[in-house]
Amino acid sequence: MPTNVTADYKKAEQAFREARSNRERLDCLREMLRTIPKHKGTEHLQAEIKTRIKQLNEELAAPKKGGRKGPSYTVRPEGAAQIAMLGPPNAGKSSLHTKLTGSHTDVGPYPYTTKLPVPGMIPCHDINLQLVDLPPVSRDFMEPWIVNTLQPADAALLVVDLNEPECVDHVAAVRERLAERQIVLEEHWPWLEGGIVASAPAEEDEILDDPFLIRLPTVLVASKCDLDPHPGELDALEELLGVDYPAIATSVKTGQGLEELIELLFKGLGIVRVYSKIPGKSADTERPFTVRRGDTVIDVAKLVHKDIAATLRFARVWGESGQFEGQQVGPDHPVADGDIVELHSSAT
Ligand SMILES: Nc1nc2c(ncn2[C@@H]2O[C@H](COP(=O)(O)OP(=O)(O)OP(=O)(O)O)[C@@H](O)[C@H]2O)c(=O)[nH]1
Ligand SMILES: [Mg+2]
Repeated sequence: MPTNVTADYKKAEQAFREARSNRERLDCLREMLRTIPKHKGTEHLQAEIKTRIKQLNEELAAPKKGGRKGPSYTVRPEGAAQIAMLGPPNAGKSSLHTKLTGSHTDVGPYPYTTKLPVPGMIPCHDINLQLVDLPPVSRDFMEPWIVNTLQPADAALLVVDLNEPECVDHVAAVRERLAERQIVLEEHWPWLEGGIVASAPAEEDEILDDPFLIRLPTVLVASKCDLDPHPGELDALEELLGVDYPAIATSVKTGQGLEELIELLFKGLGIVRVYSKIPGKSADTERPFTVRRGDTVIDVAKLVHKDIAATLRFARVWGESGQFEGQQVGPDHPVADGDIVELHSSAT
């Protein structure tokens, strides 16, 4: 890991983590390569940055012959959060995707049906969560571009078919293949209470410096439970793997577990819906802005308009976060789910 990195490098690395598009990511990687101290200790990281630049360059390259654009391996985030589907071949990922989002992603009774990322939206209360179907991961094969695709994801579903005799090994393989590429399927969901979460690993300080490390809070989804009469098998799988994910058994045939899964994601992601209100008018109760638990009035203002955020003076809040309806609060006031917020800035 790099020690004594420069402030410029740190800045570029931070920008890379926050980048929303491949173009931005590529610019940040170039800046990281330019500013990284060039010595033995950073050789590995330099090589990794170069590989990522090459991959992104290829993806962003000019349209292929005949004017057709190459396939897109990245999905621009939309909705309140982006959730990636991971799992062994034939586990039922695409079936679940179709059921939850109404997409028509390919479903097949054979492995390796899905070849490209497929986005879709899950309606959840009055917002949407973006679900991205992905090709399978196995001991033998993982699409190399998946690492880039996962960059903007907020969480993952680890889909497993418990009817498959080798499922323990298959899930272990998914976790290992991803971990080799610095993608950690995390048991810890900061916003889930009730003892189903494990604490963050102790070695966090050592690995935090890795700009390519992606930690995805993960739900273990046991698919096709209509075929499996033994709910205890899910616990057995977790025990064998030595993991403790929030886990749900689902079936696209009976609909079991689907509502529960959506609710778990909504809670686990700490999604907070805020309804904006213009002074003197009633609140827009149709289209909430979404932030995360702990976010404040200024975070909401940034979503409304950057000029309003830049000149924000105070806000009035109605809802759980205030002590009384219409309370005047400062930009640092944390908002709560369902709040109505009236922003007052010198721009309004
Ligand atoms: N009985 C039952 N069968 C299911 C269920 N979900 C998926 N299947 C079947 O399982 C097979 C594989 O489903 P897919 O959704 O294509 O699986 P996948 O994980 O996307 O597969 P890859 O794209 O190859 O990784 C298909 O034959 C589905 O009909 C379910 O809930 N119940
Ligand atoms: Mg599929």
